[in-house]
Amino acid sequence: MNLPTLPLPRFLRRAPESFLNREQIAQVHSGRRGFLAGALAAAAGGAAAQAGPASPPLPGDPNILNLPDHSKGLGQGVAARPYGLPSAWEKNLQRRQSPGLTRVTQSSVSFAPLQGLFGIITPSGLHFERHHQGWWDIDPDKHRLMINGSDERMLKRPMVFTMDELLRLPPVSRIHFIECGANTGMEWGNVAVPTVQYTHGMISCSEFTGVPLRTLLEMCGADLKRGKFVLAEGADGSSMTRTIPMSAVMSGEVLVAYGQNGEMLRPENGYPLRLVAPGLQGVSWIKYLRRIELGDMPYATKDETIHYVDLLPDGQHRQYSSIQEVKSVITSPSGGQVLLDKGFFNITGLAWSGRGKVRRVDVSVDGGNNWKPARLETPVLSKCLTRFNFDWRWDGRPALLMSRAVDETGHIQPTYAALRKVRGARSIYHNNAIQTWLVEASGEVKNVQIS
Ligand SMILES: Nc1nc2c(c(=O)[nH]1)N[C@H]1C(S)=C(S)[C@@H](COP(=O)(O)O)O[C@H]1N2
Ligand SMILES: [Mo]
Repeated sequence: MNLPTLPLPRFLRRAPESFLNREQIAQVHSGRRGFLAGALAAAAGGAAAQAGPASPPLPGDPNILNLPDHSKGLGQGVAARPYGLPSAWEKNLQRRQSPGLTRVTQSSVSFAPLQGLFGIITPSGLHFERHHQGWWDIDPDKHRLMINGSDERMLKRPMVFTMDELLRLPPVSRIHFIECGANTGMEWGNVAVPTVQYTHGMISCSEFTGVPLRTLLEMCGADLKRGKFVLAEGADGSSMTRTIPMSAVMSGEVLVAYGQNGEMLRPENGYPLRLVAPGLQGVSWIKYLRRIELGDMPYATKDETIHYVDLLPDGQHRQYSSIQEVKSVITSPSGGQVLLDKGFFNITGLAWSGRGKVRRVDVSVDGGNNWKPARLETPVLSKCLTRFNFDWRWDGRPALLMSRAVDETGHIQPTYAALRKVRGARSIYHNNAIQTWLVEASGEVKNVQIS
């Protein structure tokens, strides 16, 4: 490993809500003190800066060491906040919506702030949101899950489960990513948005806890040979319904889940019950799950004929392309961040594949002419985010940063040119192309497409 020589270069890591303007960048570079402090204080919601003593302290004065208040007084007591919250200094780290993307917030999306996250787990409060008809906080005592078959031979004993009944069954917990099929969708034609939060923020990763759907089907006397597909249906106003192939269910991976990162699901993510369908696009992960039906053919519901179909160059739509293919992105440095000095930087990012484990991630700092393998952080799990790191010494000249993932099945993340050759440029969904960030000589990082 290529260890940095201290001191480390300055780096404006906190990607602002929108781009810094030219004047702000100039201020950063002229090293005008106070800009960073000002920016950080603003990010912390204007938390007051600590003021030093007005006149120099005299010997014997208890203020001689100029200790901050937190080193002299009593802090706050336990359980001042029965449910903990992030530091007030971290207020800039938020999920954000893209203004103007949708007409109403109930049928919209908020993006996870990937530029500010570490490791692979998305804190539940920052998990991206995608609702078709708004979110609800449903009373778990009233919620029910019905399991039935398309006919009696398909499933002998249709059952209705309460939450208590589901919680009595032996659970499994597994860490998986969920990515909306529309993630990076705005980038098909051209560069559309400034930061990684908006290009790739419709992905999150959690430990989910629940009961394998296969177990529940077996309890109901399902014919697991004749059953080829299940229909999963949500209890919100959109009655979101999606067809899931039984091959995914039979592997035991598909869960009827109530837990997320050690506690019950958050309402925005489907409380009290959601389907967890590892590797499949987000829309298959039905929230507020109220019904599962076992059948022998795809259901072709409104949600799978209009949405999440891929418009191909010849004008036809491809349906049921639900596996999230191998993909990666550098999350830092990324669009909207500013490198304030030359020197060592840790390039870091996330890689994932809906087909299994990530085998390798290569990084290029020269627009794809040369590639070197990144270090994968453990754990590397199947259908889960994998964190990668890469040592880089910035020489102050413009650079083009890219990452390219390969999964255990040998699938390689394509360039935009390769992807568009097959898929055209008018699609919305399933864009897994290689992302490029341009580092300008000024240190500003921008979203670009070079191929
Ligand atoms: N019932 C219901 N389930 C749903 C949706 C919805 O609107 N209603 N949205 C789907 C879509 S398109 C996605 S990408 C994921 C988003 O899950 P999240 O909001 O927990 O991130 O939920 C899916 N499940
Ligand atoms: Mo989605």
